[in-house]
Amino acid sequence: MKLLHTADWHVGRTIRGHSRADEHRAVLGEIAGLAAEHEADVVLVAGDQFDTAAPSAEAEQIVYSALLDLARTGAQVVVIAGNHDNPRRWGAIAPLLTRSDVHAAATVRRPDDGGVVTVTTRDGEAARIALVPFLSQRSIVKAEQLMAHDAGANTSHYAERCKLIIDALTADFAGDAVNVVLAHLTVTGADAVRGGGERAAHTIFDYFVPPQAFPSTAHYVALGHLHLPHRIAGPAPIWYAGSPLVLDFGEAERDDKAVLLVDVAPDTPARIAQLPLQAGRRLRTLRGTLDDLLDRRDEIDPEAYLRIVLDERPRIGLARAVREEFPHAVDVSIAADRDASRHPVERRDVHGSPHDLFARYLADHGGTDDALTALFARLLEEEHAADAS
Ligand SMILES: [Mn+2]
Repeated sequence: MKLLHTADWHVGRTIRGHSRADEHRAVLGEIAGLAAEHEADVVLVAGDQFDTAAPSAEAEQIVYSALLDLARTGAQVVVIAGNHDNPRRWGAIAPLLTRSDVHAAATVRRPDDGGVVTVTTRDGEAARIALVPFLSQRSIVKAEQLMAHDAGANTSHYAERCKLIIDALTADFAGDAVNVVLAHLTVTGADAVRGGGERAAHTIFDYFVPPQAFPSTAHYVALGHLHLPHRIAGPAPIWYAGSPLVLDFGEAERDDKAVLLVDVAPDTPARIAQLPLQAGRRLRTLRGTLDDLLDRRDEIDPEAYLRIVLDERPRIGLARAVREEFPHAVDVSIAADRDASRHPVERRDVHGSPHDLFARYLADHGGTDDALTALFARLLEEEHAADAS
């Protein structure tokens, strides 16, 4: 049996205000082409199909067409909600999608109530798939516990509860089928910097589960949430597929965008191949004076989105001149550390709550500021609310 694993499409994501809809159409078409070419029996889509909880009609059109195109290859398609998705919207569309061989799981359910789905392939083989859509820490760590425990205790409480859920969903994993866990969460061992891109600092504070939460009876664990394809060492083959498009400049210099093809049978361990994806623009960060960049123009991918950090004194018209020379420059700024020699940047450890880190940052840059601190707290709260919804 062949499984095709993809995740983190984030359809609707823009880059500094530029639409990426055409790139999403192209790369999702490429994935459907790979599913057809390799005759995938099951396509696993591991969450964050959408970038926001209230996607545009265009984003919905792209995602639902992509799921139908995947199903049209003859594959059974199984999809779960990620933290960026709106579970209620997935719950609403699920009955329609089921009629087209697309099985959508919006929330964690009991095994006998949709929490485990068994699909039969064209050749009559069975795949048993335990579904773990994103579980927010809010749904597990209650306000009372937040007050009573420190962050470490709450993290381990979250991990224990996730393990109990995974145990319940995988209790019937047996040798008569290919057993798969499809989940959207952070698994430790996951390299936060590799996976988190620009938002790595956020990942450090995420709740996570250890790889031991997954049973050795799983033939394959298909994960979504971190954006680069990589394996997590554990009792079973545990993989992140990564996002098909490069989403953030932080991960720009890594182009290993892929889907994973898993060849497996009930009595044969999984063999995993990474199939590279070509569609989608690259992202590049360039640094130097405008003259330096013009000298290097031939080395610069003409299709790539550029973040340009200028190492020269600000002057009127500079940003416009850069954009005229480099039409794909979506982010133009003056290097923040130009006078670094006067204010050497110290590397410090980044442990502590976001509030502590921000207070430390303010202290390093001229003292406290109550209005800024309050604004930071409010933005952080909004961000958490958005992540949780
Ligand atoms: Mn996610």
